[in-house]
Amino acid sequence: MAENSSTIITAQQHIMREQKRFPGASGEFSFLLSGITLATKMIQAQVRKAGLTDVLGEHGEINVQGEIQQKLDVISNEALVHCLSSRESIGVLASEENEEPMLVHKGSDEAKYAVVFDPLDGSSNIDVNVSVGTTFSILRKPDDVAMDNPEQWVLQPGSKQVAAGYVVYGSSTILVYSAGNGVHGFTLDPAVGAYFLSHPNMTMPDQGKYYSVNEAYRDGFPARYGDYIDRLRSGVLGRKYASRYIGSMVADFHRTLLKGGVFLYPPTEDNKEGKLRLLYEANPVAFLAEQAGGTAIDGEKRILDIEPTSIHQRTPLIVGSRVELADFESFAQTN
Ligand code: P6P
Repeated sequence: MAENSSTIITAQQHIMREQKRFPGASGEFSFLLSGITLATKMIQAQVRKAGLTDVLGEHGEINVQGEIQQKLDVISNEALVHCLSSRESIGVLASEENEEPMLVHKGSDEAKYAVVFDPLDGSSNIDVNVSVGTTFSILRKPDDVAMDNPEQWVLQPGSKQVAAGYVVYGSSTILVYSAGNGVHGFTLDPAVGAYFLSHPNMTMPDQGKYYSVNEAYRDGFPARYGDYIDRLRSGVLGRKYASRYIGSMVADFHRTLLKGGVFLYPPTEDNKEGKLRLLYEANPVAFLAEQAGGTAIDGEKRILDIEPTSIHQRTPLIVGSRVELADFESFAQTN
């Protein structure tokens, strides 16, 4: 059946509508986001043919996280830096792949936004063809911060994000973002090279049926996390849960956003502060979760209230539906 042309909305059209909510935004916000959509189309083109060209395997260098950089990590980072550096409204970029934030505004007084991103989250899954993703968080430069102090542009609590989102490179490529007015999903039509609105006004179900955690590390969790998982499995919330764990946060969160439930990465023996990074993993998904009616905490408090002290700091993350998170907060935080 021919689609009604009025229902075909591209990401650019949607973003243009959204940006009318930003006082004084003269198209700069939509131009900024077009840098992200362009870069992620370049990334997905590489991800889709990873097995065919010499991008598999390790880049050989070690990144700031002490991880061996995969070639696609490097390519993805370069795509985002290249596409975003040309946006006059952007002053600072901060990436999981770069130890320090980058000044990119070349002195332009138009620059007012910082973009923080993980170019390819879940990269350890690249060579086995499992979904990976890109995460991004957009902040405005605080008025009292100097133009040449890049770190202070980005060391802000997640509640200050003006927009955030991710792209999941799965069976299809889907961009999910929010600019504070609901969560919206767009599916890439690779034949056209455009993202089309496919998931308007996404809301997280009040309760799901999946919990998502790497149970191999359970012995290293604080005891209340294991007890909480046992509660979910016991049926005390009115249903027996199944387990789903992909090992790519973007993919695990995307399922949680669509189906409900809870995704958690608790403190472990090896990562006593949690493994996930606050600025470009936990904050974007926490922003989206709350916009979609869900909750995101670090085990004690709201993720979006955490005052960051360093670019790559890590945090525990428990994110998901209202029912499961309310139970965690009432049960696990009192034990
Ligand atoms: P583990 C991927 O490396 C990542 O940063 C997240 O995308 C993912 O949720 C997590 O690490 C998986 O970690 O320890 O379960 O392999």
